[in-house]
Amino acid sequence: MRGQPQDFDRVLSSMCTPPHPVARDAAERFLATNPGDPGTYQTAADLEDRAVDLLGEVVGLSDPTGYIASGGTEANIQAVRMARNRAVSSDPNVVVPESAHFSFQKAADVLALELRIAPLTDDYTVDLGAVRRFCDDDTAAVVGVAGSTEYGRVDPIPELGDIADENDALLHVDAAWGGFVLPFTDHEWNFDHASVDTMTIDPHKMGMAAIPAGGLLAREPELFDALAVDTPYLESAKQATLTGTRSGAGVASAAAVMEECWPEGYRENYEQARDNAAWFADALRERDFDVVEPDLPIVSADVPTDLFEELRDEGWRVSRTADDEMRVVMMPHVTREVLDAFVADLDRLRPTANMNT
Ligand code: 0PR
Repeated sequence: MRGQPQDFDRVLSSMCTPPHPVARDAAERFLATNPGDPGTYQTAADLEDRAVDLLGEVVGLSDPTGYIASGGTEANIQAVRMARNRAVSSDPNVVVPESAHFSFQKAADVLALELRIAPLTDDYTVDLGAVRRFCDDDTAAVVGVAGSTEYGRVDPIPELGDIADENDALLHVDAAWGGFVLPFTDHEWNFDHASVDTMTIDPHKMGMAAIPAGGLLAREPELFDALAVDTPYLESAKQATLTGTRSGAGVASAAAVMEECWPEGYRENYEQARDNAAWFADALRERDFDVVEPDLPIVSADVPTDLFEELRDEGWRVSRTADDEMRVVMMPHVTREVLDAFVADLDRLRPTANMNT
């Protein structure tokens, strides 16, 4: 086979990062295992229990129920499916913020649900008044994002929980990316802070596990019962996951890296990312770009299209928001050295007329 994976030294837009060494090692050892068949692959299934327990610690949920999914998309689809299966309405809807990841559109499509998209306020979090107006007797779930894909913002989760409760709907929190940084902030986002029913939190993003390792957790095991189908020819009688055969590599790597890094390793990652986000936002501001003030460590700024394209031509993997800003995600591999090199290229490429530093 020819072909090498890309290096990470110019990857600024991804929510993935090189797996931690213990995650890589565990993934290799468990490549040929399938936690979807716990009767045969008992150790992989035990590691999944361990991973779910550790995820519970991260999100303030003692005695968690959940599993390691293929990613945030599957976890979000499954959470919406739980809500639909428990809804009494024949025409259920789900209320999501405009900042919700596009996986919710897939969920609505697959599950034939109406998606009601609530606008954001000026600080890029969901407008609670709109959520309240959009909810009705047919609302099966309210979704809050804790660490939005474009701006790293955190919706007011406790208030969304109250609205969901008032409407007898579930509250699902999408912390796919934010889940491994939020424990080190003052945000109220987890099962302990609010009446959260289900949560997506992905070890293969900030958790430094190998892909595929998404996470879905529920406060009540009954929510998973609503997904379970009979599996007559397997040793286990029921299966609540969306996929059948699953990656033992993802599961083992998630368990291994969380054992190694929770909480101190993740705290160090967060602190590096926070400091780098602040430094990078300042560097861009000094060069007269409009910067969206970072909350969680994602920096977006209005870098003109031609300059953006030139940076991409230099090999920088940067991406754009829906509003056309350039977006940089401060993953663990995005070190100060990487950002220094990026800013040096930015200075070399940007029109001299703009220079004021
Ligand atoms: N929820 C949130 C808040 C997300 O940001 C994402 C992915 C998902 C759910 C879906 O997760 P999976 O992709 O694991 O199914 N957000 C990134 C995005 O769409 C995904 C990504 C990751 C994109 C790495 C590029 C990349 O290199 O931007």
